[in-house]
Amino acid sequence: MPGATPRARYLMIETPAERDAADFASAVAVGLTQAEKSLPCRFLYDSRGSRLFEAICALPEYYLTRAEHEILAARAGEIAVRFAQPATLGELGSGSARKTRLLIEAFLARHGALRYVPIDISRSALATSARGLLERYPGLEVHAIASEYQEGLRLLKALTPGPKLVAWLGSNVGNFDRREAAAFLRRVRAALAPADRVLLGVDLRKPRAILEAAYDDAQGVTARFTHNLLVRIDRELGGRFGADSFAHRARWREDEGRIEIHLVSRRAQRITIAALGLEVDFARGEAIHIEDSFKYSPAEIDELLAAASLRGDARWLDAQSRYSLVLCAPA
Ligand code: AVI
Repeated sequence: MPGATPRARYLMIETPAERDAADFASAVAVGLTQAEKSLPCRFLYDSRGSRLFEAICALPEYYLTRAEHEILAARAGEIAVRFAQPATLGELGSGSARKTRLLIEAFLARHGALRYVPIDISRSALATSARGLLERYPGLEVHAIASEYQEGLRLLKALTPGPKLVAWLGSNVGNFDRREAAAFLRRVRAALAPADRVLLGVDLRKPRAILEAAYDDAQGVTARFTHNLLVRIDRELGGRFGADSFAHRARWREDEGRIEIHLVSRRAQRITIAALGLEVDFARGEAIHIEDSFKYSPAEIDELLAAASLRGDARWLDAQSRYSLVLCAPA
């Protein structure tokens, strides 16, 4: 963290970089040698990937961020008022924390002080957002955790003696399949005391054209974001994917209620990855699965909460009913 940041108010807890590098190498080796090739979407977020994701959030087609912002702008005060004493605000997958400012301001207005514990896989996003927040809000303390969710949740519980709100925004829940989402929320639930709450942002099912445009925008930013995974393999593992060997594809699967994102081989080709001693053959049209983004109906949100032993205390929608924010309590 650069020196300008007041140290006493800032703490960064990191998982070792070596472990991250080894995780990436073994995930690529496993993912590209199985019958149906895939790469885990968590590796999309290196510093370039995080910047591209920020750009996605500002795209005209990617309505999710604006819809959530609209709801938070209307409800943050109402949420903070539910906490009688100073609380900790934890956030899973915080990214740039831009929307979270609305919550931070509401908690600061209510109690004058706040500890914010953002948890994100991207150290660079955490460091940049912490610096901005600390400069802007004198009453704020930031204990950032650079890790995957599981480990972050364990640390959040250990670091937080008092009441807390755990925010899981941006429809990040959608990047888990429905069973994993329920299992993960059960683990969040296990980290809660009775007075704690979870704030969950969930994207709703909607017509194909809107969804497919949101994940395959006219400017090609989402395509660059997905392709960045191959750029990363080339740079970090001596891969030879190059610039345009694969095409981005985003399809809405109504039956499954999810957007599926693949990179599709433009031709028959053999790609070497030097650091792994690997040569991978691709047929023309063969796809690497990169990411799913599940969408929920209101009934599916109910099922998700019930499966995680949570109850919805309050539910809000944006004006166009595209997106839902749910404040949950332990059931
Ligand atoms: C982070 N996550 C919720 C995004 C989504 O909408 O599923 C990731 C994303 N992938 C492509 N565009 C956005």
